[in-house]
Amino acid sequence: MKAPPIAACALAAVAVLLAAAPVRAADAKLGAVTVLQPWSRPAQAGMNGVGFLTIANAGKTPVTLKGAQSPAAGKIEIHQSAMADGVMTMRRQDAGVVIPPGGEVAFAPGGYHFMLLGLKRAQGPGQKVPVTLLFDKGRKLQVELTVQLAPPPAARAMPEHAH
Ligand SMILES: [Cu+2]
Repeated sequence: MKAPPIAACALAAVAVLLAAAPVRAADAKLGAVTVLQPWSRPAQAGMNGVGFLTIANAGKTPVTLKGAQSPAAGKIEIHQSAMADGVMTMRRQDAGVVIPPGGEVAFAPGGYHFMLLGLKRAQGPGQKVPVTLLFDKGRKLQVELTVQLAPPPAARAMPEHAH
């Protein structure tokens, strides 16, 4: 069963501002899973915010991200943006997102993202938004989204493997 497209919160995430040099966000680790460069955009209280990050799985089995929660928002949904007939739409990913063994999944503008529904307070550049990622087998990982205007430089899961 397909979730209906969600158009309302799409436009806020599309604007790309290149004003500030991005700050390297803190990475977080849970076993074989590494979360890189969690970040968010400025937003007003009561509005919906977005969250982006990259999840890498260095293990031998798939890992499923089931959802997320935060004291900063009423609710968090996992969405995927996609073009349909020339219109950008978003769909809820209620089944979660699978990170394949040895692979990584990027949550980034235009693709997967976290929708922070009903922000409890305004979030400005430099602030941190605590988010708990909920993985399969009841595993949880706390990350902090750094609020910034522009995306961070492309996340690299394993820079030590660069040649
Ligand atoms: Cu969305």
